[in-house]
Amino acid sequence: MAPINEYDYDLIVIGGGSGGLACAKEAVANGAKVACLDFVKPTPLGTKWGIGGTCVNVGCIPKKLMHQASLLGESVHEAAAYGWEIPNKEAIKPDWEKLVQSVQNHIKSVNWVTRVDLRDKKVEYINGLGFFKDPHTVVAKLKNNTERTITASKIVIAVGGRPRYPDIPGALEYGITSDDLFSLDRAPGKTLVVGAGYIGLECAGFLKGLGYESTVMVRSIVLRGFDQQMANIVADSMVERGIPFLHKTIPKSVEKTEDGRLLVKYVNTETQEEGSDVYDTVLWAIGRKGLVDDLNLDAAGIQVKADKIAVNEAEQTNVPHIYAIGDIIHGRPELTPVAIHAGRLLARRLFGGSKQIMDYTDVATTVFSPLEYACVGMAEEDAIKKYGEDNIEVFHGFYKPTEFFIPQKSVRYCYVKAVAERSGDQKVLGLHYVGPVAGEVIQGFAAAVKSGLTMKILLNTVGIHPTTAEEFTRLSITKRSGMDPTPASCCS
Ligand code: FAD
Ligand code: NA7
Repeated sequence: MAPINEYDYDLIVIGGGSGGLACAKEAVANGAKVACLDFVKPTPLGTKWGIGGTCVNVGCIPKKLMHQASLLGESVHEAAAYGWEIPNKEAIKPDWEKLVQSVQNHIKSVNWVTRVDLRDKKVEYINGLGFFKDPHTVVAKLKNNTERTITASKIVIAVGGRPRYPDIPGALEYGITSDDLFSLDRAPGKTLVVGAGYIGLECAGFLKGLGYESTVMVRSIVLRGFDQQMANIVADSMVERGIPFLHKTIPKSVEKTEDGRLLVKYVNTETQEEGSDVYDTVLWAIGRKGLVDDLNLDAAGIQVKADKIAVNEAEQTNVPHIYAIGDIIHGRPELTPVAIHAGRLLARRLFGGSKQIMDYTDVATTVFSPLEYACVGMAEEDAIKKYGEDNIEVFHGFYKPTEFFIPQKSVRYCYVKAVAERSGDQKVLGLHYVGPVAGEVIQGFAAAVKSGLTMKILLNTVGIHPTTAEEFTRLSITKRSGMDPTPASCCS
C-alpha cells in the first residue's frame, strides 16, 4: 500500500518498547508503511540499553530472572529436606557478576531477535530520539548528532516512562533505580529500597533472597492501588523473611561515608523522629514519570496531563490523527501486555478496518514478591465502595501448599480470597491469591472472570489436586460468617 497522500509514512511510532513495537508490526501486517523510532537516554549512572523498551531491558524480564535466581537459592535449601545430598549447604552463595552476565546475555539476545524481526516484518527502525516539528512531522535526533525529518499521516506515541528520583541531596549522585540494578557491576550489598509500590517490593524481595540485606522504606501505604488486606499480607510475609519495613518514613539525604558507603538520613512523618543508617546501595522505586519532555508536544498541540498523555477510549489524543498507547497514557495500568494489546488493536483500527477498542477492565497482574501475589478484578475495598458492604460477599481461606510441608516452609501467609456479588449466582468481582507461582494460577482464572465467572460456577468446578490453584474451588467460608478461615485438613 502506498503512503497516504504526501507523507513519507502511513504511520510513525515514537518509542520501540512493548506497545510501540506491537503497534508498528501489526500496522505493517495490515498494509501500512511504518517507521518506528527508539532511543534510550542513559541514566545518571550512565546505564543504557538496546531496543525493546523497559520490559525487555530493565523491567519484567530481568526482574523475573532475578526473582527466579532468588527462588532457586531457596529451593537449594529445600532440596536438602527432600533428600538431596548437598555438601556444605552453608557455603552456597550467589555470584552477582555471573547472574548479571547471564541476565544481560539473555537481554542482548532478545535485542538481536527484535532487530531481526523488525527487518523481516519491514518496519523501518530509526535509532533516534523523536520530537514533533509540527502535527505531521517528527524529527529524529540521531546518535551522531544529525537529524532526520520524516512525515506521516498518523502518529502513535509509545514512549513509556522512566523512574523518578526524589528531590533530596545525594539522590542523583548516589542512588540508583531499577534502570541500573539489573546490570549493576558490583554486588548491591546492604540495600535500602525507597518506595513500596510493586517494583520496590519485588526488588527488595529478590535482593534478600540472593543474600543481600534489604529494607523497604514506606512513605504511606504498601502497594497503593492493590487490595490493602492482600498488600499487608505480602508485606508481612516479607517481614517474616527478614526484610524490615520502615513505615511512614521518607528519606532526607544521602551522603557518601569515608569508607565509600552511603549514609541515609530519614524522618518518620508521624512522629517527626529522625533516623539514619548506612547502606551499600540506595534504590529509588518511587514511581515512574512519563517521557513527555523531549517530545516537543506543543508543536503538535497535544495536551499533557500530569506528565502523561490523555487519550479517549480509542487511544486518540486531542489531536485526531495522533494516538498514544502503553505507559505514557494517563490513568491506565502500566503493564506490558496492556501496552501490546492496545497497540495491536489500535493498528487494526487504523489500517485494518477494525472497530474493536481496548478493554482495560479486569486486567490480571502479579507482584513477584518472595511469596507472590496475583489478582484479577476488584479490590475488596473498591467493591464495597461501589456496591455497598451489604451487597458484597467475600469468600476467603488460608491454605497449606503440599510442597511446603517437607521443608517446613511457613504457610502463614498463603491465602486466597474471592470478592463476589452477594445475590443471585454471585458474580465474581475480584480474585486474589498469595502463594507460589501466583501469575500462573491467576492467568486462567482471569479468562473465567472476563467470561462472567460466578461463585456458583467456581465452587462447582472440580479442582486439580494437589495444587494451590484448587483452593479457589474450595472457598466455603465467608468473611461475614466470622468462621475461622484456617484450613483443617488437606485431602477431604
Ligand atoms: P516502554 O517499554 O518503556 O518503551 C518506550 C520506549 O520508547 C523506550 O525504549 C524509550 O527509551 C523510548 N523512547 C522514549 N522517548 C523517546 C523518544 N522521544 N524518541 C524515541 N524513543 C523514545 N509489566 C508487566 O506486565 N509485568 C511485569 O512483571 C513488569 N515488571 C516491571 C518491572 C520493572 C522494574 C519495571 C520498571 C516495569 C515493569 N513492568 C512490568 C512494566 C512494563 O515494563 C511496562 O508497562 C511496559 O514496558 C510499557 O511499555 P511501553 O511500550 O508503554 O513503554
Ligand atoms: P508506584 O506503584 O507508583 O509506587 C511508588 C512508591 O513510592 C509508592 O509506595 C509511593 O508512596 C512511594 N513514593 C513516591 N514518591 C516518594 C517519595 N518522594 N519519597 C518516598 N516514597 C515515595 O511505582 P513503582 O515504581 O513501584 O511502579 C510503577 C509502575 O511501573 C507500576 O505500575 C508497574 O506496573 C510498572 P505513596 O503510596 O505515593 O505514598
